[in-house]
Amino acid sequence: MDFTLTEGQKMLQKTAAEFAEKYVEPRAEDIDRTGEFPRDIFEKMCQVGFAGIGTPEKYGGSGGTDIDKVLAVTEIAKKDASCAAILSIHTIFASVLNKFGTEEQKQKYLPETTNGGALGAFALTEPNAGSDAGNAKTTAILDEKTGEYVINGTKCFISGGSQAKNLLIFALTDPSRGTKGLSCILVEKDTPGFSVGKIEEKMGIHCSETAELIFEDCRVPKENLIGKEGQGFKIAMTALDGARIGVAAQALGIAERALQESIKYMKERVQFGKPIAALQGLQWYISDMTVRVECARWMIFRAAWLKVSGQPYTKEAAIAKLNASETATFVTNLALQIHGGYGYMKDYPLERMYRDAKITEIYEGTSEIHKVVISRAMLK
Ligand code: COS
Repeated sequence: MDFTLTEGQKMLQKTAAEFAEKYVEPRAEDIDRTGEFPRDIFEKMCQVGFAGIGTPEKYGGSGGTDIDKVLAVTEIAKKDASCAAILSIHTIFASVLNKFGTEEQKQKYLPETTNGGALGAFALTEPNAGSDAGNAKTTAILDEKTGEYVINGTKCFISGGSQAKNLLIFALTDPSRGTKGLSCILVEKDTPGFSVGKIEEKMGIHCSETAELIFEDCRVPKENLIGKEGQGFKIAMTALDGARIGVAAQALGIAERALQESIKYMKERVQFGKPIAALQGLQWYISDMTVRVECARWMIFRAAWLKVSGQPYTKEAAIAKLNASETATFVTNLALQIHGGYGYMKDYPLERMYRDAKITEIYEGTSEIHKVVISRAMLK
């Protein structure tokens, strides 16, 4: 097995790193403080082609694979995890359309999604359907007379909910069939009957907005059905498998940066007459952090490679996400400890990274859900 990056992948990694340094880092502190959605950065990510990674060029995408997506998301997460989250979550929208959309749907929605600055959202979670995603109660009942789905219900914790132009909604087209009656429907933001409710205040990833979505007799044409009726749960699970690699990449970026910051600080910070890098207790922290980061990196590449090569990867994506997210909290915690009082202050990026890391253990499936997925695969 050879996981050496190709010249093209190295180039993309370098481009993403330069992009993050030029456009993301200077804004990171500010957008964390204000919680403002960084539309300028998102639009630039569309312009340079990051939002189109994984989408064929004929639909306005940049081509490329999930390995490329991992590289871009990781580099951006090094400078700001929220911006990486925005990119990673946005690409789920395109990946669902690429895989399950009709030719007409792809032609209509993919170009604006990949290079036109139209943010996409993925709305699965409901107040009583979080980890138990199959318990969704939002309905989308077909009105045979008008040929429209009438959507009623509430979604919560939806990333980019009020900023998105197009949203993928998971709703019951046949409530009597439970999970097997769940379907995926595309809703455009200006559709009457759709409104945005509460915008959440969060511990971290402040500029990646988290919104409640309300549907009250919201009518969308039946042509907006993605895939088939009743296929929604499988579409959601398939999308989440890919999305989990994206969150893992985000966690890796946070962890790598925290490690780099710690090494730099330990060489500069002098206590007891010498740099604290000379203290063996702290040296061992660096070893522990390095081992975790390297394990996270290779597990992510393995999951992405399996996906790209068309092999099953559900378990490996769960392993990669579980491990990388726990790595991000472990590494940022030690990094903050190494920085001492300075790490706790907002003058350094570590307290933001520490807050941002935690969500990677929660969204796109909690660590506990990944243990369910992994153990089921091992015990079947
Ligand atoms: N890919 C494709 N299909 C899948 C799948 C996957 N990764 N996982 C499950 N399915 C299919 C199953 O094969 C099954 O199909 P059949 O009924 O035809 O056999 C169906 O979906 C139901 O699967 P299962 O019985 O395993 O569903 P559960 O209700 O037990 O849920 C978990 C499984 C817990 C894994 C799922 O609900 C889950 O991932 N929850 C977390 C949700 C989440 O991550 N939310 C984050 C927010 S979304 S942004």
